[in-house]
Amino acid sequence: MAAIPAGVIARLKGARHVVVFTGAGASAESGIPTFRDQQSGLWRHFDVQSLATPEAFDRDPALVWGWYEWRRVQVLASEPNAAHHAIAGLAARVERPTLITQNVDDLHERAGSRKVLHLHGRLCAPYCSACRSEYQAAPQPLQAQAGCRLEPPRCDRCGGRVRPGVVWFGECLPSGPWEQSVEAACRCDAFLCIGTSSLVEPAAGLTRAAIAAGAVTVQVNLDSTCLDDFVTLNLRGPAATVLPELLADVWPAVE
Ligand code: BJW
Ligand code: ZN
Repeated sequence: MAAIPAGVIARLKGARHVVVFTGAGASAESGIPTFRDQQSGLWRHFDVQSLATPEAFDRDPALVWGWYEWRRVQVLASEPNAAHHAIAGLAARVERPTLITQNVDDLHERAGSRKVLHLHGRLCAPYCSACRSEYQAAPQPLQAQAGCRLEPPRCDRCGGRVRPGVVWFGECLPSGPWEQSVEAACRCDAFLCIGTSSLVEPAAGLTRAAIAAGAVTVQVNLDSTCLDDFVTLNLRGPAATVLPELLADVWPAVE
């Protein structure tokens, strides 16, 4: 990792409220594909309009449900990586940490993070598309493969179709997590933006809000993003290597 300027280290050390904001790049080294990476991104291989919109689910629920079951199976077979563990470890070392994720996996929770603000929902929390009640039934057998069609289950209460518990394009973000995230971004002293292209709104606006509020902002990414010129520091490299080093340098573990 490139040397971090002493002034940035000092500002991070002095921060009372630290926000960590993660995107697909944080889970990439756990084997979960990102969305927009040139080679392996999901949107390079699958059509977003046919899979990640409410209209797609109305048109072809079995195609959409099958695809999300395949994604859920991938997550179940994966493990948190060093970035997830380093973030979970931060909770004991900074005064007021907030963890916000765009990811629909549960790898932060499995690494030990307790309160995670999920802006784009969770694969493991399907709900009824008609009455919106949570779907409580036992998970289906793990049989999904890429491109397979699976009929979604029916709601126990109203018989409506159960849908994946994620936020599709054109849908509002869950109000509680969103409002808490805006509040945190606007009031934090330090904001770490990890493995996101920052192309999807309104989530990407959180980093801009933190910059506008005067927080020290650090971006960890393999590649350049539209925010490179605006953050305080860019750390180029894989999150599972760069983030543990950064956090250990700034907030060493207490023996
Ligand atoms: C690594 C790495 C490693 C790789 N280490 N780094 C304002 C302007 C323009 C458009 C809009 C706007 N407001 C709303 C919109 C529309 C739309 C939008 O943003 N469109 C843009 C794409 C143009 N937004 C919405 O529709 C949102 N809803 C909304 O705004 O409601 C109000 C409204 C409704 C109607 C009209 C107007 C307003 C909802 C957005 C929902 C996003 N959903 C998805 C799918 C979730 C379900 C699923 O998983 O299938 O969420 S899309 C997808 O993108 C997913 C992600 O959470 C999200 C962000 O992606 P992320 O995490 O940044 O991943 P990538 O792949 O883009 O980037 C990975 C990064 O990691 C890269 O930079 C790599 O370099 C890096 N990386 N490996 C470190 N090892
Ligand atoms: Zn229902």
